[in-house]
Amino acid sequence: MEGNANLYAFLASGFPQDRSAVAIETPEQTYSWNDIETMSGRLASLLQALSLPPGARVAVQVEKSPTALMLYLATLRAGLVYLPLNTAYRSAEVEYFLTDAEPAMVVCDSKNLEWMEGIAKKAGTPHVYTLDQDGNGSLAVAAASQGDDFQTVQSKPDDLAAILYTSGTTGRSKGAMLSHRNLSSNAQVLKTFWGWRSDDVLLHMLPIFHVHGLFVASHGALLAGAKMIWLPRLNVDQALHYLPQSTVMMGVPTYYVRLLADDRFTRDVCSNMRLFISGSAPLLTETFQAFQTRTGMTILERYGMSETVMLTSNPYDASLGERIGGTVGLPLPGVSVRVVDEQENSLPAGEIGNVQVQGPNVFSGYWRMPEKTREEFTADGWFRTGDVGQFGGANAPDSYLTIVGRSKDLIISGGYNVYPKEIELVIDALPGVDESAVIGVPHPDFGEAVVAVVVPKPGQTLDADRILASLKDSLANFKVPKRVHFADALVRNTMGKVQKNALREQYKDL
Ligand code: MLC
Ligand code: AMP
Repeated sequence: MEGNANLYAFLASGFPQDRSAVAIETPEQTYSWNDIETMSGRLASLLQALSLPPGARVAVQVEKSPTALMLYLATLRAGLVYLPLNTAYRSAEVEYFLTDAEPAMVVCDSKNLEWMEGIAKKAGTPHVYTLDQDGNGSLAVAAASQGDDFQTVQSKPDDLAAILYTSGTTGRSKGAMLSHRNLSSNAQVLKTFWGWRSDDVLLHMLPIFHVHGLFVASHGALLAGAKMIWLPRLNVDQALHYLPQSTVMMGVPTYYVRLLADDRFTRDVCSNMRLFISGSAPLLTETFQAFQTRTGMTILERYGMSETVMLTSNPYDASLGERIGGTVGLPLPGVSVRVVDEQENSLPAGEIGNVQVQGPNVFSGYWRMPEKTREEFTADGWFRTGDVGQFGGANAPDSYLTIVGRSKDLIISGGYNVYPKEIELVIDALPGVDESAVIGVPHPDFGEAVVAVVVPKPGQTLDADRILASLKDSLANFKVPKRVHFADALVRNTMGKVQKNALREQYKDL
């Protein structure tokens, strides 16, 4: 019989022989490897008992908890497709995802059950369960009567494992379809490239509804058979408490900015650490250098996306080179990266162009968007990342990639992506608004902050606080502008396009 390409089976091949060892530690409790198998087994039995069709989506919007991770693993084990949703999404946003993905099952926090049930009904989703941060809810009740000895289903490499929604330039989110092969191949490559060891201890503080926390961090520890210290979110006090017992930490740049802002974060606190990894947004060279000065350690910056998982990484193994601040390092083994001009001719090192990628990690396309999928791939199969870069920038060797900007109109705030169009559409629909432009401006904590420039209709006076209050009702909090400014008109170029560069320049100090 052919081997099983199921991602869970692959991850479990790295679990330690001693299944009684601690796999997950939270401030309240520990979970063994055996617990991972039985808890995910019980939930997988429940999913199987529901007789969901192959390829059915399981949409999950819950707070981070060990049980939430088990639900992810159970979905893989049952051969279904995991669809995580940011807990910050409001009902209007969730409605779009459920209507588009038509999941067979939704799991939500019990405080959201009422509106979630209404949306699920509209989307034709038959099963709605609750899972609270403490592990309680109707999911636990339903799973309690199930057996915990579950035979992980056979999956083929190209079977879908997960759909991750990423916002789009048009304001409409797209579901990136990731297969078991995409995720397993990337986990395998990172295991070697970052030197994962079974005696590692990962300090896991990232959310688990995105690539960074769910795949890069969790898969790394699971496949290595390494323990995770599992915290619900970034909390500097808790980080300072747990770092002395940890060996690996991953974070978006804001995590490093916040650690450095605390004088208690010292070389001593890091003495057990072997690796700090940053990604999801550009790490400022100042942060990279301040970290080196404070701790004597060098952050490893890597680059990836929802559609591709990880693409490039600064070296861990010093024989491959140094970690160079301002660069995102070398293409990972098996990943091809090229920088091209507008005609899609490859550019030599030193020249800036569009970054395109290929590899077993690259997704197969956007959920039910064949047109959009075709647009994002070249005829010869390269994925257009929308990032602008060069090989050999920042005084690095020619083999290192540097990201210098984005061709997509994207703001990354604290590691979360915000597409201006989505916010502009909501602002433009408010009474008294003629038009608006949303831009990202430098922010010391979030890297970039969302700012809106709003043009009132002639004769109308608008109130910034009221605009913000309306936006908070329909948009996740990280998308809500930190400031609203009013203008009489938006500066346009000869093509009639709003000149966002001019606006960014005008409002950069705010
Ligand atoms: C929270 N807020 C944010 C925000 N996060 N605003 C802008 N940007 C963000 N990222 C809001 C809060 O709701 C609150 O608003 C106010 O800002 C202050 O909140 P806070 O208490 O300071 O925020 P906190 O809860 O501490 O969260 C900040 C954070 C978090 C940086 C810890 O955003 C975070 O964990 N980010 C990680 C994102 C991530 O995992 N990205 C990976 C994507 S994968 P109010 O109005 O309530 O006061 C990917 C691919 C790859 O990109 O390469 O990895
Ligand atoms: P997402 O769609 O949330 O997966 O975000 C992916 C985007 O984050 C990429 O296309 C990049 O623009 C950005 N990104 C991720 N890692 C880095 C990094 N190390 N440096 C700069 N940008 C990054």
